[in-house]
Amino acid sequence: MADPAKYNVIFVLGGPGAGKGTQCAKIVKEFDFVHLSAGDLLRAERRDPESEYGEEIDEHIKNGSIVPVAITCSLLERGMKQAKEKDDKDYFLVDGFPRNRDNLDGWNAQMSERVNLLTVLLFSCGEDVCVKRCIKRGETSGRADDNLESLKKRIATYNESTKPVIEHYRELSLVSEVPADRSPEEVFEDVKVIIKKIISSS
Ligand code: UP5
Ligand code: MG
Repeated sequence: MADPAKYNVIFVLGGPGAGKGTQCAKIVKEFDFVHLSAGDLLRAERRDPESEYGEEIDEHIKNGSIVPVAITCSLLERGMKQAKEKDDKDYFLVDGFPRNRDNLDGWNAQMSERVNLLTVLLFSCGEDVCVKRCIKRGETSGRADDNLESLKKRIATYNESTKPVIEHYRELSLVSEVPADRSPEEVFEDVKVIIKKIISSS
């Protein structure tokens, strides 16, 4: 049985443009999960003129490098706390986090006792497909990192820093991998099976 005092979390990982956000939106429509995209929270924080972290976040996003965990973790924790207090939500999709060892260690230190990690949902997708999707989105997204130069850095960071985090969770048998270079609907068919299984055993 799920511990009612804990946040139930699915980490959602995969390369830039693998479809993390797209699939999270579909999950939220069909299941009682709250979607917290670390990237979206950081972009919102960067836009906040009151934030002391705006410039630091901006630099990291353009360079495809990773924001220090204390910043990201506090935004995620705030999001979970608000959803729990306001709407009594217990199930969270934490999208695009943890991305490196620093993220993993910081999260474990700050959150692990209050979190029940259900699985790491991994969207695997070829680099060429990922790049094409992000470049196409860049025509309209206004995202500072949807350009070829930033994308090369984002992919290098994913390969060097995020893949070891995925391997860590694989060793713990916590990874649910879904091939993501198919249509969003086909990908979601597999996602549904995984989420249903997780909910029924949590
Ligand atoms: N699309 C999606 N699925 C498709 C499919 N199956 N077929 C065809 N097209 C598909 O999708 C990307 C695009 O592809 C969209 O146009 C979509 O319609 C289409 P999306 O669902 O947005 O993919 P996603 O995996 O979410 O891609 P995103 O670009 O958001 O991934 P990133 O991991 O690169 O970006 P994120 O926002 O998570 O992070 C950005 C930056 O923030 C990082 O580089 C880093 O600098 C910083 N960051 C941190 O420092 N710490 C964190 O914890 C998180 C972020
Ligand atoms: Mg995203």
